[in-house]
Amino acid sequence: RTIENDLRDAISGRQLRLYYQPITDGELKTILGYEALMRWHHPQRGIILPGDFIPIAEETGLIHSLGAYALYEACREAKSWTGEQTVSVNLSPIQFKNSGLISIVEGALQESGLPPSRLEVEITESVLLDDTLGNIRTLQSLKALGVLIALDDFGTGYSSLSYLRSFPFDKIKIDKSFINDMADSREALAIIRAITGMSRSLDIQITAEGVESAEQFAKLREEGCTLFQGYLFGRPQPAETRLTSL
Ligand code: G
Ligand code: G
Ligand code: MN
Ligand code: NA
Repeated sequence: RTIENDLRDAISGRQLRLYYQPITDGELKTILGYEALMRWHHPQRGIILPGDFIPIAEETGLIHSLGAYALYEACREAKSWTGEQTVSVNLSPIQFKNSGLISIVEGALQESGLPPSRLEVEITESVLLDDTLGNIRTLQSLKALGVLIALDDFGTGYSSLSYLRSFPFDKIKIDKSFINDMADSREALAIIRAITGMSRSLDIQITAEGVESAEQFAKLREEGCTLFQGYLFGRPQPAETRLTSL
């Protein structure tokens, strides 16, 4: 058996589960939302992380059904939460470029009854490199539905701060590598400063990802990050056992 065949079965056999990692504000008052992170509960191999199956899903085209599943499932689960938290779903560049994306997002919202303002999609800057007009249309269609849009892993691609002027992002997520390096690397800190400086004039929220220590948290608040995610606050967990208060 190949892992591709196993993945086909996983989708139909409900072996794919979403884990939820909390996102909080700088005052640690509330959990504002969760990022949905997929895990594969493989019957023989145990839990497989997305880095080991998303690339295969992308190569084989299975990403379309896997991605639709993530959107429907995240909306369905978030609708059952008592709070007003948002749920953030990662979109593969292949999904983002697919002409069916908007109707899938619409379908997930309709079937779940989740208010569009509680769904956020995360895209990486790599999707913005080509086909600029098409990308703007897709982003505008998502905006028109009322969902939030986050630019994920910011700083790792061919980023240019100029993207931020031409696309309607609600949030930028600073890649965790910068948070990790910030204490020892002037360059990492300089990039964090450039991003937060820019965001102040553009009214975009900045999420710091991969926050693991109280020192990092304090420094990132000082630098103007407004949202925080990382093991310091909570790890990705199944919906039933996710962190619900701080
Ligand atoms: O927890 P972590 O190992 O979950 O996630 C690794 C990477 O896999 C992240 O970059 C994340 O964007 C990606 N990922 C996690 N869940 C999904 C998903 O449902 N769809 C897509 N396309 N990517 C995901
Ligand atoms: O989509 P994205 O690449 O942003 O996914 C976030 C990734 O970061 C996931 O793999 C998630 O499990 C991981 N992650 C979340 N918080 C932390 C953290 O505090 N430290 C580290 N090393 N990884 C984290
Ligand atoms: Mn993400
Ligand atoms: Na990220």
